[in-house]
Amino acid sequence: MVRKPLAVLFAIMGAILLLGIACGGSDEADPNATATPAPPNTVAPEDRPDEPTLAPTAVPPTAAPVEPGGAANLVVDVSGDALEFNLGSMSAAAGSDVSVTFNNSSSVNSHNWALVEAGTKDAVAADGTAAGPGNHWLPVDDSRVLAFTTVLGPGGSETINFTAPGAGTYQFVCTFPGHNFTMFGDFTVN
Ligand SMILES: [Cu+2]
Repeated sequence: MVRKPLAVLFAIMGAILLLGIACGGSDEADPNATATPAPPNTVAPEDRPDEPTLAPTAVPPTAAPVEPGGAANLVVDVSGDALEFNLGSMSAAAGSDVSVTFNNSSSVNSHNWALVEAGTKDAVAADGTAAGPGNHWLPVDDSRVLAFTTVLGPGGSETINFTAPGAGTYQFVCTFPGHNFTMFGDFTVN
């Protein structure tokens, strides 16, 4: 009686073989085993380059608008009753028609405004003191002085006009005795 055990053995082997084929097939057919391709052209937000967060800022107008080859209308005042101009620098284009309006808003002090060659403000003021109040505290017919207002009492105002000199840095100063040490600034000609 040998056939029956063999038949059983074959049956078992066949079952194992079928099971193996079935398992192998199931691996290939499993939909969960297939990787889902990423949608094309999709970039995660964190991978995007930083976008500019600052809005374009408007360029503030300069305190002293200069029209190239044209005219510059400049206004300068004092800082209250302090011995200071309210501007530390002024500018104009070379050869342009410059208008300077000096408003002396001080309630107690008299001042003038003079445009002088670079580095000469103190020497010009010293000579101006010698020239006296009748000459607006300025030396007369002095080549270092390029333009000037008269001495203005408190609340006074004066507008002067002149042609801007050649490009370079000049000084503006009040030559009232003693004021030149704190009342001055750079006048730049472009
Ligand atoms: Cu002054």
